[in-house]
Amino acid sequence: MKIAIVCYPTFGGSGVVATELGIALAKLNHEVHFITYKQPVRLNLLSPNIHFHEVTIQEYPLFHYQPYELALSSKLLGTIKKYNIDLLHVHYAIPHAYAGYMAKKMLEEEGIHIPMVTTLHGTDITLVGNHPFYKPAVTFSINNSDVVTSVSESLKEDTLRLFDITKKIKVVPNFIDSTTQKTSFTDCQRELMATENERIVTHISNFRPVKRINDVVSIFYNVQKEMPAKLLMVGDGPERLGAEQLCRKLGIKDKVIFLGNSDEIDKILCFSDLFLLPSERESFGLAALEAMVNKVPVISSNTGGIPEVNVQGFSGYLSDVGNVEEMSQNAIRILRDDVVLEKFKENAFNQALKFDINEIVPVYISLYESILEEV
Ligand code: GMT
Repeated sequence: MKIAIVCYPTFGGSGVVATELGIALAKLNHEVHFITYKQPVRLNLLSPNIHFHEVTIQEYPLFHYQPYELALSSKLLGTIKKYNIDLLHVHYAIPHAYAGYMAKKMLEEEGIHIPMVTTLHGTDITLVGNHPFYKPAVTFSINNSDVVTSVSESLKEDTLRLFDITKKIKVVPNFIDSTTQKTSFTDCQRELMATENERIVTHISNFRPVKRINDVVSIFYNVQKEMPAKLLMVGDGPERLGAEQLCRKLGIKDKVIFLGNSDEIDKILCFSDLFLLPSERESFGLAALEAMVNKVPVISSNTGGIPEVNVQGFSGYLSDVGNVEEMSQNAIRILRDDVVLEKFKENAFNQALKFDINEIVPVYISLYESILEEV
């Protein structure tokens, strides 16, 4: 098949999933065309089956907002025609499903039918898409997709509750490549970050308010009172500065390392002992899954789709949003004892295997095949 993928090319989980899906499809000899404004961070172009088409926008002073959707739908039109693309898969509804619909309509004028799959990822529904400014257009573009998927049962329920959806939504969970995910790093350089007797606690996100970064710092503050420990903060975003200030205020500045954005998260997770994800909302929690496949147990909130990924008392623990006290106690419970920690690490890995790429990518492929059969 020839598949066009539209996604955000930055560090967000939706872009990561879209990129990994495209790479997996290319390995299975499908021709994959990524169409986005920048090369996706995890995209290695070294494959004859992977193509990248950059959407560029001309700055024009008349425009207060540059019309990205127009540029994207024009680029889709051109690329789909030029490469005889069979199917379009857009990740994150805003504005990708809208631009995809426009491209579909323009192509129809030329007698070309291109089916569109829209994958809903989370904030496109719960945080941004639900806003009255966007809601009618988001509802329209979801209802006019040929197939709609969501990354968790929880997100499906949210979508049906928040929008007037006439389309069936199929849940296809996010996935992880457990063979290439570097659980067996031989060059795992733990000594770079901590001494032998210190536990390493890690958080990775885009540091937005929804991630409750101060809870991460507060949980770690309680942990380090009980045992020698370091906190690795990976990523960047608006809450970072406040978190740095909180670390200074709590007197733990020397125990917290802010690493900024990284595309080598497996190298960080390979020496991590515990992952913290106390988010306000999370449709899936890909970051938790990435931790688990690297044998890192997870302390998380029990919101959204996280309970579909992290299993209470097995791969980690879940608490109500904001219950820093309970999250701290559970973190200490896992970290305090070598034998307990080892058990949780094994369990986390085994739980992650349920989301292995080899289980999930075939689901997308059969979805694609069934749409194309209908054409
Ligand atoms: O977490 C974000 O703000 C980024 C967003 C994205 O675009 O990647 O994440 C959402 O999609 C991920 C991939 O499906 C999910 O793992 C995240 O849980 C989801 N984030 C939220 O629902 C807050």
